[in-house]
Amino acid sequence: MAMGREQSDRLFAEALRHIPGGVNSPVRAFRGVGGSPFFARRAHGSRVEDADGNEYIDYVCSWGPNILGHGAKAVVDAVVHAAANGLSFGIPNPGEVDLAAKIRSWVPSVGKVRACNSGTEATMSCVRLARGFTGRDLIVKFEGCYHGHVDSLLVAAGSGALTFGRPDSAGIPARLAELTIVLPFNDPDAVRSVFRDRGREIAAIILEPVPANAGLYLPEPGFLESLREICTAHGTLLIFDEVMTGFRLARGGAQEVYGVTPDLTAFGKVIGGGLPVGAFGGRADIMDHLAPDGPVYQAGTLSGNPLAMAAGLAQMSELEARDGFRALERTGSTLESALRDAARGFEDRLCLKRIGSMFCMYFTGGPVRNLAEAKRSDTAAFGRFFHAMLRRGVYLAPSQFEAGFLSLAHGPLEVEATARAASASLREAL
Ligand code: HOZ
Repeated sequence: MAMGREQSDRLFAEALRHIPGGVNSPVRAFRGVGGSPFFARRAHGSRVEDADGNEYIDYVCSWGPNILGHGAKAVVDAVVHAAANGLSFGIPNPGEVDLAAKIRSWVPSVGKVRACNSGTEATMSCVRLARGFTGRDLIVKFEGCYHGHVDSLLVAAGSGALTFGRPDSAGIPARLAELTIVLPFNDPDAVRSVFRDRGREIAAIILEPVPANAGLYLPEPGFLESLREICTAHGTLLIFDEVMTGFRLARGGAQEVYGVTPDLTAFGKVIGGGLPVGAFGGRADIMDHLAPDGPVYQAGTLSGNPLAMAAGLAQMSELEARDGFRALERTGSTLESALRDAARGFEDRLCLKRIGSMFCMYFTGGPVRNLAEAKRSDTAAFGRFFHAMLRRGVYLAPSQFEAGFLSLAHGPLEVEATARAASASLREAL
């Protein structure tokens, strides 16, 4: 890369004076890979350009939302059109109805759905609703699953919490954390055993059906089905956090791919087309426990914001019109083969995982089926690889414990350039 980093470095030095850690979300700070972050000044399609004019093929895609690529015309046009009519009303608007109807038509488990402003709000609301509906306090979550920075769920969490080695955040009362039971992913016996003792006290099991905040690993055959069975047998709600997988793996998300129906689902990212949005939905009899119909309170000044609704609707319609999920699977599978070729000779030190348009290259020989196995990764080698890729114009998530994302703007050109960069970077890193 010809150009320097002066502007980004200057901005970061300035940011450090005003913003904790210089960033508004910890994992952006590059602490998982060393060095300091670049600042983005614009992005288009598969590329992001930094403040110094360097361009990168972007596999972060705003951590998932930009599934059409950056600045997709349909989304930008929809936002501009909506903005011309007003930025926020705090009054019901037609876009809310359209987006809710669209979500229901894509995800059969959703009888009713409510919009909020982030994935964190969505999972937090699911947990409160599950507790209010069942009248129980305990929650089961899985090691390495990250559900945003919700107090009850920031226990043994993934993403930045894992990257920085603090999976249990300070500031969460021990008495609250005690209400969260943490179990290893892909271990149905551990779940059965807990339910044998305390099943009647457990309001919900919450999980990312495809955990993508400790890198990326997949549910073993039968695991999700066993959770469904256990929940049904004990009157416990099954909550899928599909903030990452929703509207990315398939129209109906991971629940469609794996054929397992949750009671509640949390959404975010893709649903907002790049604007701050979340949503949660599920069985109508449960959702009707929300205020104003029911006793569980949940609200938001900007919830259902007309710009966000317009962006989400435009993105979902465009995905459908372009047969997006099939196209993403094609690109994902090409990228996977190209990366496997690039990694030839290092198979015993790498474990590549992919599903649809999400992927992760672990720096461990594998297998990786849970957090303990993900943590065997050589994070120092990943850091070297990350920087070697960045120098070659490819931007991966700045942590071993995050997933990569493809968009419809990524094609053969990007795949080829990425594989070339990976081949050289692996030789430098390992
Ligand atoms: N939810 C993202 C990680 N999986 C983090 C987003 C951010 O830090 O910007």
